[in-house]
Amino acid sequence: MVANEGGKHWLKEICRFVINFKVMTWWCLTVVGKKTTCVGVWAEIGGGSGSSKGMLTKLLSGYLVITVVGRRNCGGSDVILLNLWVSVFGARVRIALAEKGINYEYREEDINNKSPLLLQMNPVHKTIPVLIHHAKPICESSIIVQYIDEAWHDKAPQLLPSDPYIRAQARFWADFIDKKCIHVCGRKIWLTEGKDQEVAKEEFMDVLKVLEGQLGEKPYLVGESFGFADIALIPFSVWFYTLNKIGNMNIEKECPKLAAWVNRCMERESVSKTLSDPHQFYDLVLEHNRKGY
Ligand SMILES: N[C@@H](CCC(=O)N[C@@H](CS)C(=O)NCC(=O)O)C(=O)O
Repeated sequence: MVANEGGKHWLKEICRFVINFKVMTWWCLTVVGKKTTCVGVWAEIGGGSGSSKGMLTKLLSGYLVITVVGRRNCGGSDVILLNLWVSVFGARVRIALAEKGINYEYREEDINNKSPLLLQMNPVHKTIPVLIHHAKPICESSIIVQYIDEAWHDKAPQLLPSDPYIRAQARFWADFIDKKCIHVCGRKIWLTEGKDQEVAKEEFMDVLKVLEGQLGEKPYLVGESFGFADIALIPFSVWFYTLNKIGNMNIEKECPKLAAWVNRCMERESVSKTLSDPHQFYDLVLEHNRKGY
C-alpha cells in the first residue's frame, strides 16, 4: 500500500516536471520573442509544491496570464520601423502609421553603418525605410504605405480611395512624384552650382507646376480627402526652405496652391508631428555641402 502510493508520487513528480519544463520553455520563448517580462508568474510556477491538482491550476493560470501579457505587449514590437529621421521616404511611412494610429517601435539607422537587421530585412536595396510586421519585412515607401492601408483596413482613415478609378489616380500621382525624381532633381539644386543648378531648378519647378495644376481648386491632390498621393509628396515640403535659400527660388510665390496645400496638410497631426524642422534640414544640407558629401 505504502509502496504503491510512493510509486504514484514518483509518477506525479515526473508529470509535474514534464509540464513544468514545457511551460517554462514556452514561457522563455514568449519572453524572448515578444520582449515581455513576467517574473511573478515564474515565481508562481517555480515555487509551487502543493498537490498536483493545485499545481496544475497554477500552471494553467500562469499559462493564461502569460498569454495575455504576451499578446498585450506584442503590439509595440510587432511593428518595427527601420528609418532615418531626415528621410522623406521614411516620413511617408510614419505619416501613414500615424494616420492609422498604429503603435510601433522606431529604430534609427546609420546609413553609413547599416545594421545587420537592415541588411537582412532589405537585402536587395539595403535602404530605409523598412517596415517589419510580424517579423516579415516590407520595403519601398510607396509599397509600405499601401501595405499599411491594406493590413489595417479596419482602421480609419482609408489612405487609398475605395473607388477603383480614383484609386488608380492616386497611384498615378504617387508614381509621378517618384518617377519625376523630385528627390534627385531637388538634391541636385543644393549639390550643384552654375549651369547644372539652373537646369535642376527648371526641372524641379516644372514638376511642381504640374502638381500645382493637378491640385487646381481641390483641397488635396486626389479626391476630397488627404490620402496616398498627398503622403507621397508632403515630406518634400521640408526641402522648400532650403531650395529657396540655396537656389534663390520662391516656391510659395510660384506655386501658391501648392503652398496652401502644404499648410492644409500641416494642420494634420500625423504630418506636423512627423516632418522635421525645415531650418534643421537647411543646417544639415549646409553641413553636408561643406564636407563635400
Ligand atoms: N525608393 C525607396 C528610396 C529609399 C531611399 O533612397 N532611402 C535612402 C535614405 S533617404 C537610403 O536608405 N539610402 C541608403 C543607401 O542608398 O545606401 C523608397 O521609396 O523607400
